[in-house]
Amino acid sequence: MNEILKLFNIKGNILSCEAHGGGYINDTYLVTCENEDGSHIRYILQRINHNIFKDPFSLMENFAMVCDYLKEIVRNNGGDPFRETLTIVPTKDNQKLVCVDGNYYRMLLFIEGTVCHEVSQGANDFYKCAKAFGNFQHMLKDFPAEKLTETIPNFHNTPKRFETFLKAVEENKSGRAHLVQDEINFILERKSVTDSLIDLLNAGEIPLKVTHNDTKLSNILMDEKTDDSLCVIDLDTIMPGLAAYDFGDSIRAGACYSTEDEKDLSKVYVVLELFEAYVKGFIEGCKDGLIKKEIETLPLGAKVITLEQGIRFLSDYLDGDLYYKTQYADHNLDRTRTQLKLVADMESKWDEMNAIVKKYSN
Ligand code: GN1
Ligand code: MG
Repeated sequence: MNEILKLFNIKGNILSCEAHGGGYINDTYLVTCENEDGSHIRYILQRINHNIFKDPFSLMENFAMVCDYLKEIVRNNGGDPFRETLTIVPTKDNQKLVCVDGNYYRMLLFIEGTVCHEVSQGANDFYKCAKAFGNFQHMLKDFPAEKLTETIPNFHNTPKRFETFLKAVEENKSGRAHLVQDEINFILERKSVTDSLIDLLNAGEIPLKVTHNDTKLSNILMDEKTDDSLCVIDLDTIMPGLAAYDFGDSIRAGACYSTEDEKDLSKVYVVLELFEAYVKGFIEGCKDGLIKKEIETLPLGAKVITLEQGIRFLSDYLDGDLYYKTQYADHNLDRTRTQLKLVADMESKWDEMNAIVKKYSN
């Protein structure tokens, strides 16, 4: 690993390089270096999963453009661009990534004094995350979307995800389809849900925006001292998308007190207090940037993206765990079940969820 690290323009002597974080796709390492005066400086090294991100160079172009754009806004607002946005550490020959033995690596500055959470820490904390993700969308409102490469085409194209799922069921590469008939049927019964948001987009009722597309709780760094949301991370899937996607993905991941792979499904349900906190924070963070119809469709965003995530986990389970990193044989199945449980719970709380959104829609 040291050979790779040395290709980057990092300061000091390398002390350690350890696995870091809980991402399912890329490999992430925390690198600690020591300066001559004994002080430490830390970096994040990531191996980009090029089976999934097929064009790492375009991905890094997107990444750099968005970082530069955000830095300018943060600077103009009197903030600290090196704490409130990510910073790419270039290679010694000034590239944004290196390719070694067919693998692609990038380096980022580690932002000191921050923490991130896998599971919700309560309504106030979740409200702060919502404001940060809403504000993130607001900051990118005039970003020239046409300059962005779609790093994963059809990423939140839920009808396409549904088609891929049907194919996975039919091919049954893992031979496990007979074990998950209930889950398969649950999804098949909800085909119309998978079409709902795209239909509204195609009808011109909701606009396409530049969105983050992976707005889970753990993709926000919080200030260790104040617990305020500081920096939105994981910029790999910034692409044109819907406000409802970003809203929905956060609800899926954070409007509950359970992990994504909780086995005890009685612990997996939507906490309306958390949902409300997020609705309030997200709408405030977007600063009048959402039209009435977008706000109205926020609960739908939650349901569609949660169902989509269940579809994606189950498709991967049927394929034999090729996409997501897994720690044990049924990991993707446990993940599927939490998502489908959340969808069912949203259905039973549908009127309440819509009433909450209505309360904040003026
Ligand atoms: C993946 O790698 P990570 O943890 O940032 C996935 C997201 C899913 C998420 C589920 C490129 O994100 O779409 O929502 O897992 N990213 C990709 O936790 O597929
Ligand atoms: Mg991600």
